Amino acid sequence: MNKLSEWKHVFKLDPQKTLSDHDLQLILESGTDAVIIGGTDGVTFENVSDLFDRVQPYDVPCLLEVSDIEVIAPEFDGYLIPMVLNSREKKWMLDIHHQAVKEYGDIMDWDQMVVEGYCVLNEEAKVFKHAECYLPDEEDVLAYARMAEHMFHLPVFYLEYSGTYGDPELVKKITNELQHTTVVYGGGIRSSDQAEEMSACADVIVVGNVLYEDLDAALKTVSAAKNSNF
Ligand code: 1GP
Repeated sequence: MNKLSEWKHVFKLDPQKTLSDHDLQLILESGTDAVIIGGTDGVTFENVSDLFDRVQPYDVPCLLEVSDIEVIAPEFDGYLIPMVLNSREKKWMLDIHHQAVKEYGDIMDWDQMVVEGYCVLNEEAKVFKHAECYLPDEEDVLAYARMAEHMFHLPVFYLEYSGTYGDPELVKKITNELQHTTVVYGGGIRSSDQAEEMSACADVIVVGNVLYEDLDAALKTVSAAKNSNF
């Protein structure tokens, strides 16, 4: 399962946050290519399943970004598995995954999994602290990107600026470098101008927080991403 390479725009829904049925309908009928359900904390089996049940009736692919092996609900269209490349601790890249495969390897559906090489670039993001990251410089990021493609053959390299708008030049440089690995950008997109700019730099953009702060602005990012000339 990797349609990600064909997508331009994805909304990320936080299961801990509230959305009315009406707002959810607008999101799911916005023309976005997919939704990801995921968050760094407060993610429970109940809130993930509840949100999935509300998304499922719509004709939009729904992926779960797995942040806790205990919170894997069935029936998603795919499962995103982050490997945090710029973590200082091996467990965020390897050990948690190893434990999960040891426990559930017999029943895992490998075709449903998309492993993401994660590179977290905002020191203020919850995930930065949670996954014990260090802040890589440009050369480091380029090296991680090359490792993701050429050493690990990962389908996705995720430039994660969650909560702040990133550096379009860096994103573009990374995307130009990678031929097979899909570059996903997420972080701080709050307007159609930003969506258009980052869509011209990355393969796929992910829009999260603004959904809960300014839904109209969030919805406008869809056409901006689709119309950008990458
Ligand atoms: C978060 O990359 C996504 O994982 C999107 O970031 O919430 O800042 O839009 P924002």
